[in-house]
Amino acid sequence: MAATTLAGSCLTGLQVRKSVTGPRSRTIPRVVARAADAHRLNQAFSETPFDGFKFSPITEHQVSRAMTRRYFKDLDEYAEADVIIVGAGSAGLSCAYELSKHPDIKVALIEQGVAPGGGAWLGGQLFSAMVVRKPAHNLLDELNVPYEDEGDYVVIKHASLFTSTILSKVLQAPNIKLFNATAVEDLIVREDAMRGKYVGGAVTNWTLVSLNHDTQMCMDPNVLESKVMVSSTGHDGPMGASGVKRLQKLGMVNTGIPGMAALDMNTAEDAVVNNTREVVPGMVICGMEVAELDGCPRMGPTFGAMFMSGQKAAHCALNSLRR
Ligand code: 48N
Repeated sequence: MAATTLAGSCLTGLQVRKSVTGPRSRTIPRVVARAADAHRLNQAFSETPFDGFKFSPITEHQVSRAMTRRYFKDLDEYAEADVIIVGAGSAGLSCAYELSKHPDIKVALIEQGVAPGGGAWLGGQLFSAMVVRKPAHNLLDELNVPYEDEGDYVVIKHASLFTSTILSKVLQAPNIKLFNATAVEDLIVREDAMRGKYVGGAVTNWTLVSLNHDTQMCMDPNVLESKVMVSSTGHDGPMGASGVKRLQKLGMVNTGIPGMAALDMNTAEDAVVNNTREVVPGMVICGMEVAELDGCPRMGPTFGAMFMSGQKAAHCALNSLRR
C-alpha cells in the first residue's frame, strides 16, 4: 500500500499545508479538516483570559494567621457585647439590620448553623417565592429588594433574594460580628436588687460540640457577656425556641411553653409583632420564639411578621440599653 505521508501538515489557523499521496487521499482531507476543527476549537477554548494564570505567592502560616488572628481578635472584642442576638433567621437578621443603624452599639450575632438565614431561604414547602404582607414591604424598599406588588401583599421572586441581601448588609456593618456554627447552649443569669434575676449573656460552644456532649467527656463552653440579649431561635430545628425553653427551666418565666397554635395568618402575624418584648430583664424575644412562648397561632409561609418583630426587638433592646 503506497505510503501515505502527511508531510508538513502544520495547522496554522484554518490553513492546512499538506502533501499527501496514495489511494486514500480522498479521506485524508477529512481527517485533516477534523484535525483543523479540533485545533481551532482547542485554540478557541484555550484563548480565555484565565490562561496561564499565576497567583501571587503565599505561605500556609500566613493563611492560618490571617484567619485565627482575626477570629480571636473578634472573640476578644465581643466578649463584652452590648447586644447578643441568638439566631440569624429572618427575625434575627432583621433585628441585626435595625441595630446596624446604631454604629455605637456592639452586636454579636450567634448562629448555630454554618449557614445563617434559618427558614428564610425558601418561601413555603420548598417553593422559591416569598410572600410578605404590607406594611412589612417597607423593609424590602429599604433593602432595595425587588418584588411584585399584589395590593395587600408583595411577592419576592425568590426568598433567598431577601435573605442574601439583608445578610450582606448585616455582614458589612462594622458594629456587627456574626459567629456562625456556634450554638448558645445556656444563659448567663445574675441577680441584683434592682432587677432581680436578669440575663447577662450567652454560654456558647461550637455547634458540633454542643450536639455531641453525650458522646464525649465534658467539653466546656465559652462565654460572651451582653447588656441585653435578643433571642430569635425560631420554632423548630435542632435548637428551636431554645431561649424561652431555658428561661422556663430556670423558672424565670412562670408559664409553660405551650408552643405555637394552629395556623391563622391574620391573627398570627399581628400577635407575633405585638408580643415581641423584653420577656425577662436583659432578654428580648422575637420571631417564632414568641409564638412558642405565648401559644399564638403560626402564620405559615408569610414572613412580614418576622421582619417587623425583628425590627421591634431591636428597639426593645435599645430601650433596655438606655434604662
Ligand atoms: O428562621 P428561624 O427558624 O426563626 P425566625 O423566628 O427568624 O423565622 C421563622 C420563620 O422562618 C418561620 O418559621 C415562618 C414564618 N413560618 C412560620 C410557620 O408557621 O411555620 O431562625 C432561627 C435561627 C436558625 O437559623 C437556627 O439555626 C438558630 O436560630 N438557632 C440558634 N443559634 C444559636 N444558638 C441556638 N441555641 C439556636 N437555636 C436556634
